[in-house]
Amino acid sequence: MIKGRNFIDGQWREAASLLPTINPSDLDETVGEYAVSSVADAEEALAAARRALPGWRSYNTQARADLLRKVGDALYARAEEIGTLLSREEGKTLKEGIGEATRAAQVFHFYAGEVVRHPGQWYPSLRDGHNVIISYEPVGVISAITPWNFPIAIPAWKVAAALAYGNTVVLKPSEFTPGCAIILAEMLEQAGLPKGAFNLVLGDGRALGQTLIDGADAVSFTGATPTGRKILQMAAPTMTKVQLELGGKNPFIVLDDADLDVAVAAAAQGTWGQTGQRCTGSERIIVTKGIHDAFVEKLVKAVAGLKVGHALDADTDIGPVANKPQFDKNMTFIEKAKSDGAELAAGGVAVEARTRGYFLAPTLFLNTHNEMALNREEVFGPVAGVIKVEDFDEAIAVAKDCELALSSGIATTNLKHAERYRRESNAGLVMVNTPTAGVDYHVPFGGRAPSGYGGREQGTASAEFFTEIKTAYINHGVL
Ligand code: TXE
Repeated sequence: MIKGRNFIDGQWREAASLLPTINPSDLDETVGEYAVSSVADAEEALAAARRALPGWRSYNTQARADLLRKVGDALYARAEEIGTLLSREEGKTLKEGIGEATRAAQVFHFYAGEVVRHPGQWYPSLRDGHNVIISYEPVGVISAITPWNFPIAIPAWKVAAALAYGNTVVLKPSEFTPGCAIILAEMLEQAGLPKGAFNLVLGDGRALGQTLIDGADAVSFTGATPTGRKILQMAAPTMTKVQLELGGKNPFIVLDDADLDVAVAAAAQGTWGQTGQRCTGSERIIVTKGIHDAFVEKLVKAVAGLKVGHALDADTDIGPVANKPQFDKNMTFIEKAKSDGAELAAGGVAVEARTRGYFLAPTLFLNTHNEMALNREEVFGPVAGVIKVEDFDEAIAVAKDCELALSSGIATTNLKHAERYRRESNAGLVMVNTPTAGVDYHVPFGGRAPSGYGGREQGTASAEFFTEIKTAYINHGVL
């Protein structure tokens, strides 16, 4: 069992109390016991990050790149171990867990390169004898607050980017899945990061939120949309810079001219992959009437073939729901959809497995419409509704009739339709003939408000949030 301590100012520290995590595939197994941090712990971590800032921002560039690369190497080397821990603590399948750990390794390698690749700019000035130099400086101390659904990838893409651009960090991972963050802290320590440049505080964000905002220069948060709104409000008095990656209610459109197999595979992966617990997962499947019946018949067959079970079993396609609050939330949406008149075509019930866990059959509703709660609020589970529409115009209108705008997808073989959708979609991500979830590490990731706020993550786009621009004039005419 993991004993989770805080990592503050280069030291592992006990906290006054501990909180256990339970394996969602096996409720009889405690995975770890983790520090519940106090406000004083968070303040110490922020103070350590502040002290470490001058040293880290002027740290030798090659040494900083080497350090991040070493962490990436360690993540690759331990991907199976981390993937297994992920499966035990979060409930994703072992394949998904190893995939996520590998992604974290790739992210560190990318940002190792970014340390030396990130450019500034030079402009000729309109003033004789002057140059203008634009440089991108670290913002300062970053609080990174992360959710339970990607316990290693999301901390990796916030921490690696923050450190690469010369910031110091306090990471507060989800209280449901902190195990991987501890491994990440160990790796940063072993790679030789100067003390205080990275700090880990565990526990419930509700108790630490205001401290983590007030004591930092910037807060990068991924989680629920209402929490994001709260953080934005809490940051207003200090004007702490805020980046929010929030929920999605992502539409996947299937047009009459779609390749049926491609459409079904993309819809199934986007909807039920990783137990539907991806902010980019498909939750509304919008299908034009000509292909509707054939598509639905195939999709129902596809979902029937998915095996729900213990995350570590080799034949499991879909692991359990990650925790009890999320399981209960899914069931509430299912009951509401039924009472709203949606037709249950698959799932909708808890599933028995060889162990006691939060197993939910992948669920599909038919004959839904966009006004139902099922189609308006983020479920964040293996649950989706099909909405039948007349034509492409109506499909676009329905897709956009939603407050959230993170990802969106379309299945079509018509280039004109694909291009029109790419242009007209209001989402931050548009996926054509491929699932709504799943973006490479080197390209911008995120949505428009209220799905996202304050600059994109990943790739070179993350520099927008993790750096501050300085415009400098140099009068060399005096020389
Ligand atoms: O999120 P929270 P939860 C959505 C999804 C899910 C719901 C709840 O719909 O059902 O959120 O999940 C910390 N100040 N997503 O409860 O509460 C908290 O400790 C500062 C979407 O996990 O937002 C954790 O570290 N921090 C999503 C983190 O915020 C606070 C991913 C996320 O917790 C805080 C996960 C506060 N006041 C869930 N309150 C996505 N967009 O990918 C909580 N936290």
